[in-house]
Amino acid sequence: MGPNLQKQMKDKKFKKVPQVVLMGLDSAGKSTLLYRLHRGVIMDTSPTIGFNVVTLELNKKTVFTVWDVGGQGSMRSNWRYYLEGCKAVVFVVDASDRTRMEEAKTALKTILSDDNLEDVPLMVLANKTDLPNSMELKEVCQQLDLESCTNRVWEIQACSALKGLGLEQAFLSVAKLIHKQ
Ligand code: G3D
Repeated sequence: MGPNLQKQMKDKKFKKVPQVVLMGLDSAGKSTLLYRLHRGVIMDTSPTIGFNVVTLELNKKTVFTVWDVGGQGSMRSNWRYYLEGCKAVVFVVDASDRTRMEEAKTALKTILSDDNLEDVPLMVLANKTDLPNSMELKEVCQQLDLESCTNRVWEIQACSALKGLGLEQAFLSVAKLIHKQ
């Protein structure tokens, strides 16, 4: 699967627009987020077993190819295959689940240590902020140890994929981060 994916990502069709990789633990809300953004509706999602790829056109100037990479443990070893040539990483975290923040931190550090991601901007999306027990951004920052991320531009934004809140704004910010870098 890895080499095929690499080949596909080098395909001219996918090279035309900046590639953004959507990552995060399983159940963080990646698929919900992507479908919500892409189609403006909530789709039934099942744990992502392979990958979803969509072209996301926010406006005439802001178009991305977004790769939604499976977040389950068995899929994580494949993450590196998606990273070559990507212009930004969007890391989705379930801000209502304190029990998995350590796991999310470790996963994020592993992703960012990949050579392909040197200098690549990072957007952290604190998802599920519609839930009453969700963490404030400050706490998410602390739990993920984002302050130690000094070698790249990064930003954190709150969103609710379920309600479609904060998503467009976040991806417009991703475009700005790419530009900044
Ligand atoms: P994944 O693609 O990261 O694995 P999914 O995650 O998009 O499949 O979402 C996992 C579960 O979280 C789904 O619920 C989905 O509806 C829910 N979810 C996603 N985003 C939000 C959000 O912003 N707020 C709330 N409250 N729930 C969200 P189920 O019940 O289908 O497992």
